[in-house]
Amino acid sequence: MKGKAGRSIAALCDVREAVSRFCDEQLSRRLDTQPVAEIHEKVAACVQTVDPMMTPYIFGSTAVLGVHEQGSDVDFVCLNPTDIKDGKGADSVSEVAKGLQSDFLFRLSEVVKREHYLWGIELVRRTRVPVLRVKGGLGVDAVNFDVTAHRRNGVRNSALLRAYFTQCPEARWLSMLVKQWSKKTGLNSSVDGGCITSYGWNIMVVYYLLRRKLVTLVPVESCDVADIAPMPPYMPLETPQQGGQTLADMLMDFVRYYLDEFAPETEVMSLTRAAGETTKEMLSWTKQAEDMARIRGEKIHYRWCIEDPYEYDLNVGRNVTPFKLMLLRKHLERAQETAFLLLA
Ligand code: UPU
Ligand code: MG
Repeated sequence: MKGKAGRSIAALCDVREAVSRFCDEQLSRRLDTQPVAEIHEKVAACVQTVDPMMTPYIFGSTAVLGVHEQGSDVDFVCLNPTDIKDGKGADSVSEVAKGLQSDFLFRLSEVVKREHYLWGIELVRRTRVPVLRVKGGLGVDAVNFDVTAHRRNGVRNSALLRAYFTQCPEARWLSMLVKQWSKKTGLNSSVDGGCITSYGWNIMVVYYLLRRKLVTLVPVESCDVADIAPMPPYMPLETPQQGGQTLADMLMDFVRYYLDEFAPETEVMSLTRAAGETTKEMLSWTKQAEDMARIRGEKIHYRWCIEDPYEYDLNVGRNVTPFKLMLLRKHLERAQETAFLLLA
């Protein structure tokens, strides 16, 4: 089959079979959040020693998907009652705020070292968000996790994505398929030379679902940390409907949308306003801004624009250079032939 630009497109029945194999394989694995609950308890005990007022919240993929994929890392943020009560408050980006976050994480690292001397720890202060990276345990049972402090945005953006993914039964599967593909192609930031984080890919998935009216807009202000549980409830995955046909169609339509319909020159993937309404011009994400803007010395690109729903003026796609954009397009074209490498 040939697509709009004469590209070969994988036969849909093959895609359905491949998609359903992917889902079966996932479903045969352990996906419950018990291992996360166990690590949460250990982290909570250390946090308690440092500051009894602080509570560790889990966010990131466990919260977004409601499942824990073995080997995937866990994200914690420690919040105090003031942070929680002001659960819709903006996170401060000042150096003073970052200093306070780093101080807490340093004290936590000392306790973790004492209590779990086999765990590997690294305190990363110089990033946009200070983070304590922990390799908890040894061998196959090791769980890697990141701890941050006093920042609500991760909890809020995870709850926002979760609120979208629970609106449509295929959404979580689509997110998992896209994530796996982005890692295999090297487009995911977790891979050397990658350019879009899993968080960014998830926003792209949701933006696509909104554009297709498969989900309805969730107001960003509706996510309030005060209403969110520190440990997100497990949401078992279900076998996709119609033997995976709907999901297979959606997967191929996702590629089509980003190759042929999304307008990267003018449009911004945004969850802040109705889908399709946000332009680069509105955000002043222009060529001129691109020439000026830097974050800690690194150039910001406005070639592939994904507006962070809670950070002010932050393009989640800022690492997509003109060259990376070309690679992204090439991989999307390849994905049409290989159904996200499921048929490769
Ligand atoms: O909010 C963001 N913005 C980003 O640019 C990247 C990540 N995130 C949140 O962290 C989002 O909720 C995502 O689901 C979650 C997990 O991302 P991950 O596994 O890359 O771990 C992050 C770690 C290393 O970048 O630092 C987070 O634990 C933490 N981090 C934040 O909490 C990083 C950036 C940030 N917030 O804005
Ligand atoms: Mg993480």
